[in-house]
Amino acid sequence: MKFLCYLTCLLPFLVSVLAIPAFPGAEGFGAQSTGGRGGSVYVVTNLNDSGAGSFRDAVSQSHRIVVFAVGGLITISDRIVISPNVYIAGQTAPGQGITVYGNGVSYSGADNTITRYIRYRMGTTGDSGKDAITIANGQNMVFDHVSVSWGRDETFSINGDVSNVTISDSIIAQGLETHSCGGLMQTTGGVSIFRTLYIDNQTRNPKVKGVNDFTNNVVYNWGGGGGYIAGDSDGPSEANIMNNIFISGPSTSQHPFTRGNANFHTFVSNNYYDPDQDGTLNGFVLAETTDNYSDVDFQSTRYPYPSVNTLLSPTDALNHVRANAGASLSRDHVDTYLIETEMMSFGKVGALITNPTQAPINGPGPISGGTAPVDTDKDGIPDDYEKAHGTNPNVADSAQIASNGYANIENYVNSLVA
Ligand SMILES: *[C@@H]1O[C@H](CO)[C@@H](O)[C@H](O)[C@H]1NC(C)=O
Ligand SMILES: *[C@@H]1O[C@H](CO)[C@@H](O)[C@H](O)[C@H]1NC(C)=O
Ligand SMILES: *[C@@H]1O[C@H](CO)[C@@H](O)[C@H](O)[C@H]1NC(C)=O
Ligand SMILES: CC(=O)N[C@H]1CO[C@H](CO)[C@@H](O)[C@@H]1O
Repeated sequence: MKFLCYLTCLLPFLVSVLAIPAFPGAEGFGAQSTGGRGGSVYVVTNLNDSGAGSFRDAVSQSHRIVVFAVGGLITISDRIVISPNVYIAGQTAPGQGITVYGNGVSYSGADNTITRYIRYRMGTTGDSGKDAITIANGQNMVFDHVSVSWGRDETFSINGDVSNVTISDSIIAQGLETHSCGGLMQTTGGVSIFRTLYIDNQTRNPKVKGVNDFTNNVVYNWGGGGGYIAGDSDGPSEANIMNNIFISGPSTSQHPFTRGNANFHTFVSNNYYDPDQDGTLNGFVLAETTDNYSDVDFQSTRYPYPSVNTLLSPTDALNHVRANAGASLSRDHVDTYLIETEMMSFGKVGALITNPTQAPINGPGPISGGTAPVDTDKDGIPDDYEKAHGTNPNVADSAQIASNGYANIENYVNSLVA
């Protein structure tokens, strides 16, 4: 009896201290991020640039799980700075979800953040010389199902003292001319990029230096600046590059891999390349030669970095990206255009843009707002879910930690996209 009690009484405690992933299924270097767990819940209730109930206000303090009772376009003037220990659960927004438009977002120092199902679209009104998403320092971050586009400098850029970051099931698109960059991924602290689409960037799709795992991604219509740029300078790199798919588009005039050197140590496997821009998927797996990968230092075994749960073939990765990448719970017209019209043209469609408010993109909106479900206690979990799952719809109990180690609200938000 006594022994039994030890087990049952200790179980909730053990579960909460044992590492649980950021969300069920989280993978890669950033998978242990805890987000806002243990903190409070903030419900975003309007689309204002600032002030009570706004997204900017929500992420201005640490230890918050941020949910949305509104959907639509949040047009920002100044950049938004994300605080540490925050879970941004964009999947809770009704309608077509949330697009943050007009400037970029800084995650520098945003340790322990989880960001899911949100669109960050910078655009020509953003600060000159800045990225759509920038991380200059910090550790433990997951970006999952994030659509990021229209950076004026880089689009999604990690450069500096940054460790343990995952970018999964995301879209990194249309870096604006004249720089037009996917982004730097430069850190020795570990970045995993899984099942993500890089599309319509002149160069840096991405540019990698340091510790990186690049698996099951799609790169479409990179430009003359290059696709995957391997190092390109001093400083050692140790990278896995596995089961990706590279499809040339109208702007592509280069091999998918360029600028490698002897410092770029890499394990490559099963990367598929379709160079002919003929409208059908009829490429081949790149042989492990410096012709194909540039002058890198090939490794015979994979670096033991945290891996994907399921390794897809390159063509399955394409199908997966088509169905899932970006803020895909309800895709906006931009992501739909990029994927269905451009990527699926297999080489025929793709373009350079300097101004995303012009055709064929025509700007970031409209984003339909939808209606949030009834939430009597305003704790972020709708009444129906609370009744079905044994929490109290009349008491704000969403921040409490449940027996599986997640906060009640995390169990709700994660169930929306299970
Ligand atoms: C949001 O912005 C609108 C329009 O400027 C304003 O009327 C409203 O008071 C703002 N809401 C809050 C909570 O500040
Ligand atoms: C990154 O994660 C690994 C594995 O969880 C851990 O050993 C390492 O200390 C982390 N690095 C930093 C800087 O947090
Ligand atoms: C790359 O690898 C393939 C074999 O998979 C080969 O046909 C091709 O000629 C290689 N070199 C270049 C420059 O494409
Ligand atoms: C959207 C955009 O700016 N795309 C750029 C990236 O790719 C092409 C290829 O060179 C560039 O010309 C585009 O400007």
